[in-house]
Amino acid sequence: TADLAFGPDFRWGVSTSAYQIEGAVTEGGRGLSTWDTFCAEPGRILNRDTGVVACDHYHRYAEDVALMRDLGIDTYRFSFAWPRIQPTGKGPAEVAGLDFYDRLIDALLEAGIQPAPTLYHWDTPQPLEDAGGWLDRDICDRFADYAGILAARFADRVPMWITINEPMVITLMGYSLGAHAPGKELLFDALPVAHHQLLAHGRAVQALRAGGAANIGIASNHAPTWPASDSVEDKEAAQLYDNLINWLFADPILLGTYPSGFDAAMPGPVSDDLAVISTPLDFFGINHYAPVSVGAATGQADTAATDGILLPPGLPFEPRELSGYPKTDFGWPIAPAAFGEILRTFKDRYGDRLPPIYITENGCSFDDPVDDQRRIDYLDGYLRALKQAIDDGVDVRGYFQWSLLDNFEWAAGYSQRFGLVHVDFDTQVRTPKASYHWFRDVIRQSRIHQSR
Ligand code: GCO
Repeated sequence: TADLAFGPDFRWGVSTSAYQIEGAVTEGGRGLSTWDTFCAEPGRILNRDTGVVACDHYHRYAEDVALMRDLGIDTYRFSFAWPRIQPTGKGPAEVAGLDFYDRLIDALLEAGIQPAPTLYHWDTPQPLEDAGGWLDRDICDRFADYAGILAARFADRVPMWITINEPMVITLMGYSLGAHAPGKELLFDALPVAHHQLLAHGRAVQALRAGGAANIGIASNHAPTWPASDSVEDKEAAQLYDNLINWLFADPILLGTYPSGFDAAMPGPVSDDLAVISTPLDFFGINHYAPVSVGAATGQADTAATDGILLPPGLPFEPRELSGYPKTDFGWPIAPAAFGEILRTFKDRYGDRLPPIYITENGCSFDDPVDDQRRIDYLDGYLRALKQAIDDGVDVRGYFQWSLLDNFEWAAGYSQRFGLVHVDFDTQVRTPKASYHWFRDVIRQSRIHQSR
């Protein structure tokens, strides 16, 4: 692993999110979130799994921090549950909610680990959803208030902040296709959801700074979109899809513009909003898992390419199976070269406008209880691709692996295991996998050896 040396200043971490690990959904004054509601609806989640208990991290955080300390990471990316902080999504903070994150943050600092919280990882307070959720512009004010509460309480101890996790996935999976909470199937009418999240992001950056917080970014997921063939139809379909999943979210933040044609679909005073959306960031967080192959619609989309989601008819594009690549147990293609490609694309597309990058998520689902050589192979390939991109001049400052623990994988419930640490969901026993020990060695070696 010595050739995976990234230098002494490179940051190493793991990522998690509140609903996926915390459990304790009725404790500490927590309000209902859209994910509580969604999980309670029959047919939404595989095996009717829910996050009611998850990894019970709310009670076991000290044990989990000890696992992180032994792993040797310097940064932990987690998320605040908005309904723990503001049970109805507005008004004064719930003291017990703030206290929980106080305990977590203090435990991390004591273990020498820098907390890097995300303000929002999909668990919208249900009353806000009932009032329109991300379709309603009012949520931007609510989110700015929430950011102000967090800054006031934690800016003294939190050295890195992330506003929103994967606004693309909320838009697409939550409001366009309905595979995630809140389960709406609005297709292209979901575009205002993208705009309101982007605006809420910009407002939150400003509110955090006003409250004394510094080092602020977003965690946005990005994947190269590869045309299914060289035909004009497939290339056009892929380009539209690429705009929708990548540049619709990154361009407004980094350039202050939407890809051409999208302004008209957005609500509000769009150009004023873009000025807020493009508030300069201290870093840009990229979540990356796999490339996507897209062609023109044929009515025969491969559901393996869409995590089992049946796309409605009438869309102008269609994800296709990417043949010729090994797959994770989730069916996602393993293609480290695509990781380097998306990073170089960011550098080329944004040039001087691009702040330093952090990899805020990368990882894989393999159901190998402890001897998970396949995860080691995946991470080894992706870290080599990352190293190459850095050597090619992309300014990447850290890598946060998804995830510390096997956890609640949204619509797939507990069927997909992304952890470096195995969790027995009957007993809550945690067992570090081979990849945990391997990752620990990578981190150690990386700090000792100078990067080229
Ligand atoms: C996402 C989320 C994570 C997922 C992970 C694996 O990227 O969808 O940020 O919550 O669990 O990506 O799918």
